[in-house]
Amino acid sequence: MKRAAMICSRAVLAGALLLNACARAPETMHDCADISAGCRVDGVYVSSNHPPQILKPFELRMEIHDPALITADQVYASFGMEGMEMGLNRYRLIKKAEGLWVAEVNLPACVRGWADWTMLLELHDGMHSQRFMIGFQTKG
Ligand SMILES: [Cu+2]
Repeated sequence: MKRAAMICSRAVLAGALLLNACARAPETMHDCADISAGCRVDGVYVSSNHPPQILKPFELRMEIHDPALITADQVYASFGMEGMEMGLNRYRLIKKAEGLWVAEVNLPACVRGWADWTMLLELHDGMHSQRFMIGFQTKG
């Protein structure tokens, strides 16, 4: 995480175009077939306490497995859909233990009845941040 930030600051010096590329580096989409069973995404492990359904709160858990990420001091999860504006759904996760962050999430109904969600997970550590994009589905 820190090394990536250093590369970014060098890119900032190299020019505004690179700065833009650096700030908006696209995240790889990681598909999570069953988030209630848990999914490992790079250095973190995400799970829900039951299969997510719209309008039914579930607990989102994130465990940090990568020691380089353990110093995260703020964690957020945002939920949306590809190609559809779903409103702002950004949750701040609460640190429950070293490397364990949770939030209670309540997803809104989708006007088209779609079930494919994207979760953007952001780990912040001072000036550095790491983002993960995770695809999952709601049931029912
Ligand atoms: Cu939708």
